[in-house]
Amino acid sequence: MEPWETARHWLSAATSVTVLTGAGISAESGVPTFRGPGGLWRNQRPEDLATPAAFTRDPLRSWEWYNWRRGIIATVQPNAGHLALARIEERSAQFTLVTQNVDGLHDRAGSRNILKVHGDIWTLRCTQCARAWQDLRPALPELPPRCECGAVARPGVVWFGEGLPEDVWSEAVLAARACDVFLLVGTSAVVYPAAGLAELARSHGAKVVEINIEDTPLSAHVDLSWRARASEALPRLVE
Ligand code: BJW
Ligand code: ZN
Repeated sequence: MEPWETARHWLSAATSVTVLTGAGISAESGVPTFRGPGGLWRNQRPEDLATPAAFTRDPLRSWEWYNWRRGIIATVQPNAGHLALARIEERSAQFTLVTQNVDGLHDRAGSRNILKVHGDIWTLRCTQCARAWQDLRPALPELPPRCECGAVARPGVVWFGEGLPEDVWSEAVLAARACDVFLLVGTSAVVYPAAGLAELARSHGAKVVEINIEDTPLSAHVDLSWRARASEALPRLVE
């Protein structure tokens, strides 16, 4: 059987579907991935940008990076992969989309039950008080942005060494445990705890299907590792 036949067969028999997406699903919309050729971090170490310490050391530099990314994301569109996931959700009795992406493209594609485990680039949070708010302007005019209370604001994303939002993460764990099929799409599967959801799902009996253009550390530990672009593979599941 071809990979899409196998995956379709499992999906058609599933009551509960959980998906974990990473930067690879947005790559074809024109959003740079983190790792690999053309990746955001090709010339920089992740620890230099995506940590609380980096932000504290130089909030302006950190914000320039996020502002640049907001500008890119604002001009791109969801692709056929994002749209196919919204279609799979419509057809599934239970469906949870866990995303590591902060770009908001799943929302724009019409997905409903989305768990953003690494936060959202369009949310700002105060570094001093408890305020958090949305700011959808593609690029912020003044950097670093400030809260009403006067303190510097930070992006509402999760950096290395920070815990994931607890309620969101608990729901993701439940969805991984409960599903019959788990799709692992466009993620290098090196960042934990998110990558661990695939192993959790499998240990609870789900069929795990990986869709990626390259091998990952999890490729050898899934039921089906499908070498394909997300924008081509996912639409085949709803044809
Ligand atoms: C395509 C495609 C196409 C391309 N179609 N595919 C040692 C062991 C285990 C864990 C740890 C450890 N030491 C530390 C940790 C924990 C740490 C971690 O995982 N580190 C490892 C890297 C070593 N994790 C954390 O710190 C997390 N928190 C935590 O654990 O809390 C508890 C704790 C508390 C206190 C101390 C320690 C722990 C938090 C992780 C936060 C991650 N944040 C980032 C930045 C978000 C903000 C921002 O956007 O700037 O999240 S890092 C970055 O990586 C981002 C992503 O969501 C995440 C995952 O990346 P992703 O999405 O997989 O992208 P890529 O670029 O890596 O891969 C793209 C893939 O797509 C590739 O495979 C391509 O082949 C593929 N692709 N085109 C299909 N068209
Ligand atoms: Zn404040």
